[in-house]
Amino acid sequence: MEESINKQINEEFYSAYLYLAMSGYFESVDLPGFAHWMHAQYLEEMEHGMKFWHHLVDRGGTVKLYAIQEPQREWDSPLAAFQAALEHERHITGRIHALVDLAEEVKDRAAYNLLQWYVDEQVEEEASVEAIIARLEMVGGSGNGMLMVDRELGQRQTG
Ligand code: OFO
Repeated sequence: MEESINKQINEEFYSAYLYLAMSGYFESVDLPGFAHWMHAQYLEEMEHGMKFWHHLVDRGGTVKLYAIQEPQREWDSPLAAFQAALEHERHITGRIHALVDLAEEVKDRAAYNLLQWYVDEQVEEEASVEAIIARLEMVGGSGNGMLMVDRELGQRQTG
């Protein structure tokens, strides 16, 4: 269980890296609202990683911080970036579910309880990215539509 959580810490920090890369990409194409949204997402992923980190530390486990993979830097369009984010979140959901199965198998109730938070969080994460993809498909890249979505995403609260 400890080793699998260590691997998940790495997955969460990679998620943070990926969204920070997407935030930089959105800055480079002059979409500050999209960049702000992705920066907020980056901060959330850091929290996801730290929640597992605290869990291991609190239980006297050994934290292993593996090297974080370099994320992609550019995407073909804002829609392509969000589609990549959705694909990534689905991958993370799969990892979390596998951790739940493992916690059940080894009867690690503390890990099982902690993981329930992540199960719910993944439902939210996928839903919010799917909603943005739907909106982007609706506006179809039109200038006015993109400005509207950018304004909306810029209003995301952080913390
Ligand atoms: Fe995006 O939920 Fe963590 O990785």
